[in-house]
Amino acid sequence: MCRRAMRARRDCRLTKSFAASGVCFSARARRSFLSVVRKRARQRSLLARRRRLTRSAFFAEGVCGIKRSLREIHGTVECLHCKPTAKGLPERAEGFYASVMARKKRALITGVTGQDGSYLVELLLAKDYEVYGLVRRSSVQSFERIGHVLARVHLLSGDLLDERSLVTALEEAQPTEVYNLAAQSFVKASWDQAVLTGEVTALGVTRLLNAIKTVDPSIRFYQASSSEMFGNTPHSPQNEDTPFYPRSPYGVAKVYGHWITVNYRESYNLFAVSGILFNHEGPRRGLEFVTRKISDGVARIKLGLARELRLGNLEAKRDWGFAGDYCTAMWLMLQQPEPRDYVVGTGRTHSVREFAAAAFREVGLDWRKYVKVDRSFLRPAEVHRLVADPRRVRSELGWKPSVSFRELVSLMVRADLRRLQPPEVVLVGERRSAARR
Ligand code: NDP
Ligand code: GDR
Repeated sequence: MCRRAMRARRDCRLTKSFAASGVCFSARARRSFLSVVRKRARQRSLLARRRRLTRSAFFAEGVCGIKRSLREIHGTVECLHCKPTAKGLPERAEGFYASVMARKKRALITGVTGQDGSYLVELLLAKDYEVYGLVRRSSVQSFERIGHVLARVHLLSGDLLDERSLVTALEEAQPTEVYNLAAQSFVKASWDQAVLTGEVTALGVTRLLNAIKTVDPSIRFYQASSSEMFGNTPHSPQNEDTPFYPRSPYGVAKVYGHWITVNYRESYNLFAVSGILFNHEGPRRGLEFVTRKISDGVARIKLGLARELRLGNLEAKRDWGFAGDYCTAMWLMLQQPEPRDYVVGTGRTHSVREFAAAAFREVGLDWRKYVKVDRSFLRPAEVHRLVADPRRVRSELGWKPSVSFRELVSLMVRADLRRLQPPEVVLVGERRSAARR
């Protein structure tokens, strides 16, 4: 379709929505309405482009746009307003720069030191966000996962257990978007620390929503909900309408977090969404989760640092994807015109046994020789099989995973091998593939 036809179609759509609002609609009103809409769209795209510029590139462009018009009219490239003087840039140019940058998107991430927090920081920085991260006090601060981007993130002290600290963090960051990734997120630990899990993973969401309501109700809010909420549901695959049947204190807490998000959206008209994400993994996954435990164990065995790998239930099945992809889905949810909840997963499920077999295969070993079942890793109540029905997120947000199950296993095993092997050791397989490259 040519550009003119596309514009005519867009105008027609806009006109219809304008007419549907019941306002008297003469031809003149329509023309002026369309000209305003087009002007705003032009301004928005100019603003978005300018926000991506560095300060020097911004000024080199000519801040007020006069540079371009002068060039067109008089063939000169000088801009009267932005031309630096002996005293520096004119006040007006500085003011304009400050006002454009003040409208830069700002995000606050709770749980920024976690697996997802680290991938989300990278994503938002790449999209030119001003990123703030909430960090709870600890005697030893570990920024292992975000060390490489630490200089570009503003860290604020706060805790989901303390509402006042959340209010202060919001006042400081003045975010346009808040991603609530903080949680006691290890399912097995939730039986040992059921009350703490409820305090952080469930009530922490209410505290954060209350803080948003107090500081700025226009903030867009993302809640990290979980496929663990489906637990023992007899329905498969699971989608946005599948009833919840949580099987752990963690799952129960996440169900609370989900419903309080929905409730605040409906009660206070907040832009609050809940992303029901299935298991997502990667080299930055915590070592206690089964995929990382396996990739780390396989690398240790391959390098002669361990002899066996002790696991719990090998028959449990999960829908595993790559964490980086899932952070894109979180961001997409907050860019929609209306708040809506989404299930995010690959739509394929594999057992722990299959994951282990694939991981050992990656380094040329047979898993049966090394994996031992250890009853101490079994859970009081197990979630046997989860698999997502991701049709809504695919059709409405255009999201799909970019890393397959095999690629994920390979990615994780190779990352652990690199991390653990002494610099002088080079694996035979790696040398061969390097030679091929
Ligand atoms: P991690 O366990 O890696 O990270 C959890 C984060 O929460 C850490 O940064 C931790 O900080 C922080 N945190 C814990 N307690 C508090 C508290 N009281 N106040 C402030 N921060 C706190 O989790 P993931 O990155 O894997 O997951 C992110 C979120 O997504 C979690 O809510 C999780 O439940 C949910 N989820 C995860 C899925 C997955 O497969 N990864 C799937 C579905 C949902 P610290 O570093 O100080 O411990
Ligand atoms: P999960 O992930 O409970 O799904 O929660 P985890 O990797 O801990 O367990 C997955 C399955 O593997 C079985 N399993 C083992 N698990 C662990 N941790 N260690 C073992 O040795 C072991 N052996 C077998 C488990 O029984 C289970 O069935 C993760 C977390 O990230 C949550 O925060 C998130 O909400 C859900 O994924 C979706």
